[in-house]
Amino acid sequence: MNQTTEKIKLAIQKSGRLSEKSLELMEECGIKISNGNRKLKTEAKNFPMEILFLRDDDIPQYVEQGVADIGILGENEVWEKDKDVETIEKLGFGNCRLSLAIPKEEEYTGLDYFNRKRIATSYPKILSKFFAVKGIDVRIEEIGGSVEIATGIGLADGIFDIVSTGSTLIMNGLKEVEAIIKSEAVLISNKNLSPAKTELLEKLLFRIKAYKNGLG
Ligand code: PRT
Ligand code: ZN
Repeated sequence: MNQTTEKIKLAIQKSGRLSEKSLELMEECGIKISNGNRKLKTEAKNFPMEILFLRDDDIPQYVEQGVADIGILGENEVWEKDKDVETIEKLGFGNCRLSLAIPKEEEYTGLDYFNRKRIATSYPKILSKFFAVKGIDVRIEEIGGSVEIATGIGLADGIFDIVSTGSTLIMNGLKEVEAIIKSEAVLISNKNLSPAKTELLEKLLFRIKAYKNGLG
């Protein structure tokens, strides 16, 4: 394909915590995107870029397959989906941590506390890897959402979930006992971009870095 007409396809979250910040970042990079009528796909006005609006869960797979060339999403989703994509740059927003929490009245005795316990989470891969390395035997209950209520309804003894302020845990009678990893929004890329798309990614990355330095 002719280098001057090739566009880089960027996947961002359709509607969620990272949507607005992802669009803002593009704007700060001088890329004008209008998504007035909430289409699934749109084009930037002044940069050879197509934007796909997707669920964050689907972005790693689409980037691996080349349906999208690059994507913006939480690093936690990149780790959990474990697809063959490259993490290019941390973006400095969407900061959170993945933590273990238990009912507040329980006495916490260290990681061994979780031995043979049931832990509810939407991040089973990250969690099972963590406990495998520690040599602790846990039962992981995978659930799609509302993880915080899992102990209250008797589904689990503890939870592993995203925490930012910690107020959701408190509201659900839980206490954070271990912060396992920190996460933030990242830019990921397909591993086999064409030379023209690689050049576009480098241009974008240059602008992202310039913006981040300006902030710093
Ligand atoms: O629909 P789609 O699948 O695209 O969205 P989603 O519902 O899966 O994700 P969304 O929009 O909730 O979050 C997108 C990304 O934002 C996550 O993958 C994280 O990388 C990042 N992020 C940052 C957070 C939070 N902070 C956060 N606080 N994601 C979720 N939360 C939730 C958390 O699950 C818990 O329910 O907020 C609650 C805790 O917040 P605090 O402040 O009470 O501790
Ligand atoms: Zn999601």
